[in-house]
Amino acid sequence: MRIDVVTIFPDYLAPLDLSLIGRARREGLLEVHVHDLRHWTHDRHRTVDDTPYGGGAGMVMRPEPWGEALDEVCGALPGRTPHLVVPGPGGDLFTQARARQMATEDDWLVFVCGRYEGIDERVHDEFSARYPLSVLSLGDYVLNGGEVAVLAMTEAIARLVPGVIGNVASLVEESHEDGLLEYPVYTKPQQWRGHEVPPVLLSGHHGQIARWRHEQQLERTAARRPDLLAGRGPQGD
Ligand code: 6GU
Repeated sequence: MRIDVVTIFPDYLAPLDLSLIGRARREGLLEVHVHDLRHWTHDRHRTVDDTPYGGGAGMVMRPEPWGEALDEVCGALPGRTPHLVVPGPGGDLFTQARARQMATEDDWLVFVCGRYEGIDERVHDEFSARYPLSVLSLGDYVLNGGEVAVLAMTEAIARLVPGVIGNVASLVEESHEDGLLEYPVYTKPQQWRGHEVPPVLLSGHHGQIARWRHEQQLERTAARRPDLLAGRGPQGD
């Protein structure tokens, strides 16, 4: 998978060199290119923003640098079509299902990181007419720009790309993969500061252990995220 990120803060994306994503890049499973939007400005101050038409607080990102940047970045691989992703609090919710869909169906993502009050709407109009384009939100809170969201989305998507995670089984039992939160996990020692490991986990009864874990998943989900259980039967299935 190829990922391009256009931003005015390329340094914000430095963590993509680390850990699992960094290794996937070194192994050639993932190709990441981070671009500075100011590269496509032409004035001495490398201006990317201006005041909003109609008035109001804050600044809006000007369309011209974005137009030139996306022409060049999206045209870099003739014969291939990128999926443009604009992170923003006004987008569709980015979910595990969405991450899996993108990891499976997309082989090229171009992230468009807005700052300030947002990007001139005509940039969306222009590029959504030329490419598949999604506006995606991490949740109901406001970040200063798309960069942190790109880190989160890239990690969620890339770890689902075949080969990026060694232990495929660990992917199946995670929170959200079956619509439930994860069961609690324990390791040695068997007693710690007076806290015990639940005895069923020491019993060796795989059936009982599986049942207990499923019950824990249902209890946790009911307590923390009842919204996830809506539409399920009384047994949570
Ligand atoms: Cl994707 N971007 C910004 N700027 N704020 C957000 C967000 C994204 N998701 C939640 N808040």
